[in-house]
Amino acid sequence: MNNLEEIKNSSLQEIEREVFREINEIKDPGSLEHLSTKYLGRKGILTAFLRNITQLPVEERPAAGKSANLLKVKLENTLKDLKARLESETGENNDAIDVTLPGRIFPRGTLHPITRISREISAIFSRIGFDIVEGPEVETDYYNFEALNIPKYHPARDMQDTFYVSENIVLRTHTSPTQPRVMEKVKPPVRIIAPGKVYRCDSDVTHTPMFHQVEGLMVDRNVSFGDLKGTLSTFVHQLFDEDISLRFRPSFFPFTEPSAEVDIRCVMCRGAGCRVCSGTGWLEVLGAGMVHPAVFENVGYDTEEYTGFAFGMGIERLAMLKYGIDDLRKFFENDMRFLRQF
Ligand code: 2U9
Repeated sequence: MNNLEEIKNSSLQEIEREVFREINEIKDPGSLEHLSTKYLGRKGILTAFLRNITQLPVEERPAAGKSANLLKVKLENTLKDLKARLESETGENNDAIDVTLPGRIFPRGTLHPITRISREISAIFSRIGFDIVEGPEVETDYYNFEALNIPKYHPARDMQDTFYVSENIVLRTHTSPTQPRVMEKVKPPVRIIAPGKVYRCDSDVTHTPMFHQVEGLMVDRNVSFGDLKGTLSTFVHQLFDEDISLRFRPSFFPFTEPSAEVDIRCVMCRGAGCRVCSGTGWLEVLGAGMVHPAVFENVGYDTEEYTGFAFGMGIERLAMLKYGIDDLRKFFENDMRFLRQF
């Protein structure tokens, strides 16, 4: 009775008798699976019988079809019950979830320390009302220099510092050109920071040709140097620590007047003097000042009505101080042992 050709030709009663005889001999889920395929699979005996009904005389087809389908349902139900019984007896259950198995651990990436601190800096300024804006890295000479009161022949334009793409196109040397672009479009009040990549033709142990900056700008009526001090204090206290003091020293930038360099108390030694602060107890971390009237004139802001402050900082330097990284080159090597720590 195992020959398929014979079975095809045999009657439904014979198939039924044979299948239930075989079922009685089944003792494990594996042979049950085998029997199920033998009778109900795509090339199974009962499947073939059902397909062959079209070969019968027309008047016999309805009765044969009905009986065959009844047998199919009966067989399916019997096999289902038997499967459940065998699985509970043998403790085998291929479909069940073993909730005691340990979960699969998916490898998790980490943020690059520059990304991480950039997001934190943006979050701090967002909370005090600044918008985050981004500008192009390939910039015109006008926005990178001219609009910011850096005239032709100014030392900052030196070929050694600036990557020139063509006579009037440069890789931006700072993120400040984003700000006159914004001021040309919107009227005060303006409160923005511009984070991003900047490029300078400079490469040694403490300089990389690409690094990151955040520069900020606030313009409104009655904006004072006091507002600048308050804003930068809030920022430093939130990024580092509530009790870090700040020190403003007079300086010069073409785009601000007056200008200042801003030091913070050394976050490593708290002022006692260490290798990081070269024994001074202070770290220079920011440049800042009141926006030069010439910059306002370039964007059409009324210098009688509005004043503003601006500031800038190098992100790598802040990240080194915050995370205790002692070598600038670590940011650019992409060594997984270093990056995994963030
Ligand atoms: C406008 C007007 C003025 C942005 C400023 C600095 C001072 C500054 C440096 C700090 C370290 C960049 O990474 S660094 O080398 N930046 O000292 N930046 S004031 O002044 C602006 C910006 C936009 C319209």
